[in-house]
Amino acid sequence: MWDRIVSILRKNDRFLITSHIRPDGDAVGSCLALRRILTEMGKAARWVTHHVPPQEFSFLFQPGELEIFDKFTALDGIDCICALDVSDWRRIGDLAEPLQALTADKICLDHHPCDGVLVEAEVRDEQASATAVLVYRLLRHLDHPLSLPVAEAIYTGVMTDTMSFRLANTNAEAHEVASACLQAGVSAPRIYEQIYGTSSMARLKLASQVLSTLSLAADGRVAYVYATREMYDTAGAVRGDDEDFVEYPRSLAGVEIAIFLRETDVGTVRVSWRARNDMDVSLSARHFGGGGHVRAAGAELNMPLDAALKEVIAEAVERVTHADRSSVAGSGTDRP
Ligand SMILES: [Mn+2]
Repeated sequence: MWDRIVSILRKNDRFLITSHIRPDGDAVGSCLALRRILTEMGKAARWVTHHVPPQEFSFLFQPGELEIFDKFTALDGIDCICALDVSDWRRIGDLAEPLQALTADKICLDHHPCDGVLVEAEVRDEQASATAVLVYRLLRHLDHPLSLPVAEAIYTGVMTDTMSFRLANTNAEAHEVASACLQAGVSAPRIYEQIYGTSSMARLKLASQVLSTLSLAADGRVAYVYATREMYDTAGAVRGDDEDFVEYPRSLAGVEIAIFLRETDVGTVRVSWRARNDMDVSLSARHFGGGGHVRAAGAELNMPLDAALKEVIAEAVERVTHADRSSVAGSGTDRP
């Protein structure tokens, strides 16, 4: 498959690179890295997304490197579409439909579980810590040198998807790729400081309110926190200020499923799940119409916050309780 992807990249000249809605560090890092690689190869490459990336990633790129999709975005003349870090066309947002309609080559690099295939030429590897790792593999297959601007983007993707090399998806390859990036000149403390080392007052004020909602279920095996619209308003916080708040309940000893629910709008709730031990929260997320990884997943629910709390917690309690029964039956492997 790599040979096929390499030949598609070599033969085409005008690329459009995109990723999932609400781009995270891996979406930003892998798209930016691929855009820079293709540009270095003398190709015309555009990086187009549905949403503006969170502020903490803006140090990574020049404004001209990114286009935010709207009805004026011209998509003619594109001969290859690269979808990165997405397992489902719907996750691309408003861009999905016009892109699917284009007669262009389509490639995909991703590390999420997916039913079937997104496009014909795709590398989907759930063992990869980040899509940025797959972009690094692609660079090797292209026999292209690793420049500092590409390395900074790749390092950001790997660092954020492993939460600074501490989540269960951190493997030897993640460190190898990081090592190659450092050899290319990346400053690990600088990237860390830009992304994690700076908290706004609004974020900390929001955190103090969200932490006061910390609750347990299923004898402490499920822990959750939530944020109401009012909390954001009181704290002066915006979307993105709540990044990784799910780590608060997850850090509690004995917790197997941690959940963070936030009211993004009246009647809309975004849910993040994190899992420990043999829990698979991608199943929970899919149950509610979302998706993700075994240990980290998300979904958006169209219902009031109190109803979402009830349903999501009930599902989690059922899941940890059900796992009890299956471990008695002898299963219970710790999936990477
Ligand atoms: Mn990712």
